[in-house]
Parts: sequence; structure tokens; C-alpha cells
Amino acid sequence: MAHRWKNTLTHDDVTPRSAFLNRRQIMAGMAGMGLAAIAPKATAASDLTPTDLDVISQYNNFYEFGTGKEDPARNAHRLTTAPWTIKIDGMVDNPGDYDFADIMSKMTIEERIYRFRCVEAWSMVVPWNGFELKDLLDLAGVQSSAKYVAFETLYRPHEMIGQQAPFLDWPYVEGLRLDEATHPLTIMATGIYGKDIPKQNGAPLRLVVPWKYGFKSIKSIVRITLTDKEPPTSWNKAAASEYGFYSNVNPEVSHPRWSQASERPIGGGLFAKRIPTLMMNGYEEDVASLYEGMDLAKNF
Ligand SMILES: Nc1nc2c(c(=O)[nH]1)N[C@H]1C(S)=C(S)[C@@H](COP(=O)(O)O)O[C@H]1N2
Ligand SMILES: [Mo]
Repeated sequence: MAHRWKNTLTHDDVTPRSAFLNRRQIMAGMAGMGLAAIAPKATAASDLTPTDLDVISQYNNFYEFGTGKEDPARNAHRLTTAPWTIKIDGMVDNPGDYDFADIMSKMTIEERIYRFRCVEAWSMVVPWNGFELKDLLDLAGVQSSAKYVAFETLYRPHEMIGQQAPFLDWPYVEGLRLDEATHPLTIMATGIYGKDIPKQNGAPLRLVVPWKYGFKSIKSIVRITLTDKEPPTSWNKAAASEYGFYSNVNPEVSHPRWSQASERPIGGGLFAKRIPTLMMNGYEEDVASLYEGMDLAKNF
């Protein structure tokens, strides 16, 4: 494989689920023989066994539909996702309203199996389908003055009923530096497990930046703006001392209220133990060069 992210495997190729379950069952047997100490290896951080779809789609953060982990699955059915338009504006040659279906007809959809690490210290492995954000930005024609990309989620309180309460300053906004946005690991996800992305996971398209904490991966995007200024981001506006602009996964920099050294795999079942968190969520080799010379403890 020339590039790890140009991954042509499907989720069935990466440790088939049945084999994973068998290994667990074998270990359940060993536990009875006093060998339980080896069991945590089943969920080593290098394990890219995709999390089950029912877990990925029923344990969510999407405050537009409520703050509980089960609220999005319960409430997101209200969201209308077709037609869907994404405004691309700012420092681009071709500003305008881009129709989602039209974008999809032009993009190459790939599968990317990524670790997903929330700042709350839980994680999953998600088999996303989507396209590189760079390909969409190329359609818009980024001008050389642009340094950052700003993103905005839909604001539609009668469908996104969480927006009727001031949980956050709506609409949800996020941002990336342009070189982060055009990195080949950065995708717009439009599916999971080969099906349309569930509404609670950010239909019809959401950002996925696998080396950053999950809150950077903004859902249900309606606007993308190219700018020369660092854009405001929702969690930084809510608590600047806790959530910075960069938000790269970093086991060495604690959240003011908890350690980031380890994480809890969601849906891991009987033997799920906390696993060590990897620098840049395991993508350090691919992206560390973007941050050369930067103090990542200060620029958190
Ligand atoms: N618009 C919007 N995007 C969002 C959020 C949100 O509340 N609203 N939550 C973020 C957080 S904190 C996380 S961890 C991920 C969760 O994605 P998932 O539910 O698909 O696992 O979405 C991110 N994107
Ligand atoms: Mo999160």
C-alpha cells in the first residue's frame, strides 16, 4: 500500500467480525482458566475492527437533537435532507449554491476505515464512505489568499429540536487551516457501512478529520467559506479554556477536567477495557509535518 489512507480494503477484509467474535469467545474460555490478563489485547489501539452500525448510530453527539447520547437517534428522523444545498463562498473562483446530488455525481466515493476519538475519551472505529474535501474545494477553485476553511451546520429549529434550547450558540460552526482541509485524510462522509449516512451521524454530509477530536467533525453542513482569518468554532466559543482551534488528539495534553491518556471503546462488549490513546489518534506519521515548529500543548 503506497498510502495508508488510500485504503481499498472493505470492512470485511479488516479482521472479519466473525473472527473477532471467535477470538473473544476463545478468550472468554481462557478467562475461566485464569488467563484473563491477556484479554485486553483484543482491543489494542491498533485494532481497526469496525464498531457495529447499531452502536455507531445509537451513541451520538449531535446537540441539535439533544444533549443525551441517545437523543440524536430518537430525534433526527425529523430532519429533511433532500433537497440539500451547500453554499460555498469567500475566497473562491466559483462561489455559489452547490446541490448535494450534483456534487455526489461528480465525486469518487471511497471507503475509509478510521479511528474516531471524542474529546470525552471514548472511541469507535467507523467505516465511512465519502470523498476527499480537497476534491470539493477544487470544484470551487480556492484562491491563493485563502488560509482557512470555515464550516456551518444547518439551522432549522423546527426540525433540529435541540436548537430550540441554548445548548450552544447556533448554528454549530467549525474550521480548519487550509492545509488540514486539503490533506488526503480529510473527508466529507456521506455514508457508513456502504449505506447513506444516518441522520444522527450528520446526513447528508459531514466532515471527518480523523487525527482531531470528534467535535471538529461538523455534521449536516450547509456552508463552506474560504477565508484568510482563523474561523470561530462552537466549542471554543462555549469554553475557550477547554477547547482550542487545533484540537489534535494528544494523550500528553490533559483536558482541564480529565486525562486524555486513554479512551473507552464504545460497543466493545464484555472485555472492553480502556485502551491507550495514540498521538494524533494513530495518524501522526501522516500529519505531524503539518505542525512542525508548533507547540501543541499551547496550540491545543
Ligand atoms: N453540528 C454538529 N456537529 C457535531 C456535533 C454537534 O453537536 N453538532 N458534535 C460533535 C462531536 S462532540 C462528536 S464526538 C461527533 C460525533 O459524531 P458521531 O455521532 O457520528 O459519532 O460529532 C461532532 N459534530
Ligand atoms: Mo465529541
